[in-house]
Amino acid sequence: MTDHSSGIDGIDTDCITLTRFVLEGQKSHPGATGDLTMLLNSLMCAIKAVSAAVRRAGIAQLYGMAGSINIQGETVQKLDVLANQLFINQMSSSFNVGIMISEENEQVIIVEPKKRGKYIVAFDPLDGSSNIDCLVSIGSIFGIWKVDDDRIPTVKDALQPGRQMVAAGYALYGSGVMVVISTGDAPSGFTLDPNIGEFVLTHKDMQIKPRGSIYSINEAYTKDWEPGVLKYVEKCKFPPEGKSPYNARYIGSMVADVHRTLIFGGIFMYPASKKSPKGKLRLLYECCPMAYIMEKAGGKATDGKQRILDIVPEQLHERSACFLGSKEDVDDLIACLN
Ligand code: P6P
Repeated sequence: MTDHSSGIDGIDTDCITLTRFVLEGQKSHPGATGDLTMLLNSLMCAIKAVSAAVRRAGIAQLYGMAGSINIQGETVQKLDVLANQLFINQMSSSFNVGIMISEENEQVIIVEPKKRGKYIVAFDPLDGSSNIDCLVSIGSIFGIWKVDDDRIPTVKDALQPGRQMVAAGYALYGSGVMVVISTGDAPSGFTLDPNIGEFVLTHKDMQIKPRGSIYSINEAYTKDWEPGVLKYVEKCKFPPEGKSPYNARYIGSMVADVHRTLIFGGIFMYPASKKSPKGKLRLLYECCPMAYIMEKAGGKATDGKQRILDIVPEQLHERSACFLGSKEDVDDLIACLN
């Protein structure tokens, strides 16, 4: 019987860290080499460093304009520039990544030959960073694919559909710091314990409710919505006799809106519009990782016409309409679109 007795300050003597969780998962996958475990370890290091920078932003004026000088006389990097550098450096030095796609870089980042590995990582190092100035939760989003042979990875290897991902997840920098990740099974949530500097398992095998009672969309664009979206939102607001309307919640930070949807159920929507004919959210490093998490949690994710994970990307930074969340809520929306 494992002794979980807590020592000083309630420290669990046998806590399940993210590293241990992935390692135990690796041991149960025959043929697993431990490379993904190493990659995820480096990724967690980047995320911890980003969370520290986000926490300090106000004091160190990290959220100032790039190039400004802070009180220590240092050149201030904007938080998302700093976060991007942390992700790139940590992924490169994991010796398991061949190429990276970052929201901050127009071109694919190809790792130098002596450090190159078989994985491809697409990430938004700091999504929603415009919210940092008003202390609204922001996040990092990542999706991981791989190539099975030793050839030099090319841009084409970056353009794989989301269904071929081997892992995906996000970090939420909110009242606490949490990483939600799936390596093929149901996602699990790990909360950063500042006492030990480790992500500790707090939400095992997360599943989203089949139906929620929250819809999440930026209603400022109502006049640009396609008729099916308008019809669905009206149904949320004016339900049949005897039923309650859905609650409206929209934070404007994708990680925060999607995490709330995963925890409470409901639907998150960022439709295409006249202003953004293919939607605003990016396919590879926003829509695909969130769709992967939602589907592994028993939810659904579509662009209105097909599964987001089935979309074959044609460009690194292409956008997609995004509707994801509880299966029955997404099905109701699809019925309205059709
Ligand atoms: P809008 C943040 O800028 C972001 O990329 C996502 O995190 C968020 O879901 C979306 O844009 C918000 O966009 O048009 O509603 O402000």
